[in-house]
Amino acid sequence: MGIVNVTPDSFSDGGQFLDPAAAVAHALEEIAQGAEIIDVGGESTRPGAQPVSETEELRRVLPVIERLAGQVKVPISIDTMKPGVARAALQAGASLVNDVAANRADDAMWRIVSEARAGYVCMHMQGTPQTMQANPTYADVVAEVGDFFIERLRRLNESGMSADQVVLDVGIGFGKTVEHNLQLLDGLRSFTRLERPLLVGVSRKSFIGKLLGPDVAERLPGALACACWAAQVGVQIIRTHDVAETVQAIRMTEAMLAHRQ
Ligand code: 9MG
Repeated sequence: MGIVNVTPDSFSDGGQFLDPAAAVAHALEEIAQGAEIIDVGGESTRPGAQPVSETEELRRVLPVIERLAGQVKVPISIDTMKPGVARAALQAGASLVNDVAANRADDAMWRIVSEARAGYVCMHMQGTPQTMQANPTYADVVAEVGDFFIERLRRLNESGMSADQVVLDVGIGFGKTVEHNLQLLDGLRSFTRLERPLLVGVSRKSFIGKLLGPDVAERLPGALACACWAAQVGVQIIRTHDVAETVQAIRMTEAMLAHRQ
């Protein structure tokens, strides 16, 4: 899954793809490099990011989705927390909703996705992007995220969504300390028991910097190590800014797995 952030303030590429033509060109480049899904977002979810209005988010993402939908075959994902943005994006040609706020109280988002028969990324986050890194607390992060998935799968089903529309994501960095992220990466295989595709996003994230020291532009090796680890334990989708490098690393991992005696 290649990332296209149509935002002025995303943590590693903010402002680069605000112009729809630049965003579309970037998506086409990612597809040429092997991306099999394009994730278009118009609101930053980095820790402490300020929310944007629905009008502004739509102004950023719709021209990009409309242009892409007319010319690419890969699924287009809309990265949004807002039901209204999801609905408009699905009408414009997106077929997947990447919802980092799946711990929501009401089911408006789920009914929209369900009615559109679209895909849905159900991501775990403790808190909101504004509060999530203040003091993340868990007794057992792997068990609690697992319980969250089971409870969400039940509620999604009650909202009319079938299990085969759902992708699960542990939400690395969303209300988690470095230790929580490492425990979740260690526990990834346990979530395969839920029999849904798993997605992991580690690209350029701060826990790599906190653990090993590199600045945001220098975190690709750490992210590739996590991506290969995730692929080896059964994760199907890696969300990344660095498509060519990630595709090569994953293909190499798959080749080695295929030759395992
Ligand atoms: C939008 N976004 C930023 N990081 C992400 C992650 O790890 N997973 C998903 N699904 N979306 C993310």
